[in-house]
Amino acid sequence: MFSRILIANRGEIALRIIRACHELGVEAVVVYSEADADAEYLQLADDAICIGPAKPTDSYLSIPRIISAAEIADVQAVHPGYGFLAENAHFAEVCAECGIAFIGPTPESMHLLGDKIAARDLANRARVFVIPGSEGAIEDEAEAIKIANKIGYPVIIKAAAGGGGRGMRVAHNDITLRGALGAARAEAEATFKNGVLYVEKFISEPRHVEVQVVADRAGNALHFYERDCTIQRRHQKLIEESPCPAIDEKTREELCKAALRVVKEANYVNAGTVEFLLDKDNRFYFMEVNTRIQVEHPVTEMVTDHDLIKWQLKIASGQTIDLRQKDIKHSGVAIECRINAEDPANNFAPCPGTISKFIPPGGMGVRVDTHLHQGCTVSPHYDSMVSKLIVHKKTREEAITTMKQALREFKIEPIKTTIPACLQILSNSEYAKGQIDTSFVERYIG
Ligand code: MV4
Repeated sequence: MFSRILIANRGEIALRIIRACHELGVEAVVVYSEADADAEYLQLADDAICIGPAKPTDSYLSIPRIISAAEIADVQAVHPGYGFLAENAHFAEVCAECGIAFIGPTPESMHLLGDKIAARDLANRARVFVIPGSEGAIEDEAEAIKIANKIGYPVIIKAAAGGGGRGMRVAHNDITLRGALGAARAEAEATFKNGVLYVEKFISEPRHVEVQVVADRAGNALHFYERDCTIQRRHQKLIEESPCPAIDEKTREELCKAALRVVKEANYVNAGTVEFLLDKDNRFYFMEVNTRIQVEHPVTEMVTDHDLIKWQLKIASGQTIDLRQKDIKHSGVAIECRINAEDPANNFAPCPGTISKFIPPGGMGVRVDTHLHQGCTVSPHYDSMVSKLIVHKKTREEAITTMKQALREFKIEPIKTTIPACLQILSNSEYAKGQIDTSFVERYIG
């Protein structure tokens, strides 16, 4: 195991990684920007290094500054967390060149899976259902129209460098397809500096289901079951749960096995997530692979009783996974609510500010992952997620009841948060029945 690592991230995930390190006897050095200089979690780290001003490009996104911090701190490895540099293959490459282990997959898999067309192709080779669509990139309008008429409208145009919903457009006929192509191309160019596009059949009212996987360098690949992340708003997840309430045991097994075939085909190492769309007939289709630990990993930790960050550290340090698939069990139901400093009554506008009152909830099966405390300041420079509230209970009904109680107990004042929005969703009868799709939040909350 490493003796000392650098955490190239901030907020709750930096704290989450510090905790995992200390449980493994690993020293954790954390970087911070001037905006985070007063953050209390810095005190829990074995060292903290200021890497620049608030602006992410000059601090948390600056490869030279992070590498310099790693050299000064004399660490053996870097954990990127999520966001920032977590899926930057170039950063992983620079780490390797500097003799620093990247706690994540190889630059090659990050590069391969970052290309959504290459990932589709890989899933195909792994005999996993992919959504019918173009073989590869679409060259021009004529080709797009030909494919759209072959697979049938509606179709969705996606960016090869995309993910997370940017550069996507839906088209219902040849005429709207022309406009959608131009708009998607421009957005993809602007966002990813890569205008390569592909086309898929549009799946209406799907659920988003993803499988947590962990693989080591010896070729062992294990899954930790699925998460349902259907409750999203404008491609931002609000509530996640495990297991997915919509699928039976047989579908679950097929889904998880499909995810493992993808992972093995990619020679993937470390923790990752294979994303699927579930259609109304409960058929699942491969979408993409996320090559990082995700925000919602705690729901998987609660139902499987495995610490995924510890697995990441063990695997990156060269250990093999001393577990068999049949020894990974899931029990009960876990739900996570993302608490963002946003005003649900004002179109979810960010609400930074200083916290005068902070009272986290508690009780059996309640977990709070946060870096917040009374007197701290939520900066306008970063993502608005300030806390994750996770409950784990025997049944989904109990989990919903406990989550509602915990949300009511949670006091974060005076800033506005997504707590009321989460309560509203959890009180909805369709949600209680598990009868939801990706348009749920827009329909019920706005
Ligand atoms: C789709 C789709 C319907 N059909 N692909 C959105 C994020 C990106 N990862 C893929 N997304 C979608 N791809 C086909 N062929 C619908 C979405 C989608 C969506 C997916 C998951 C969760 C929420 C969503 C909200 C809108 C659209």
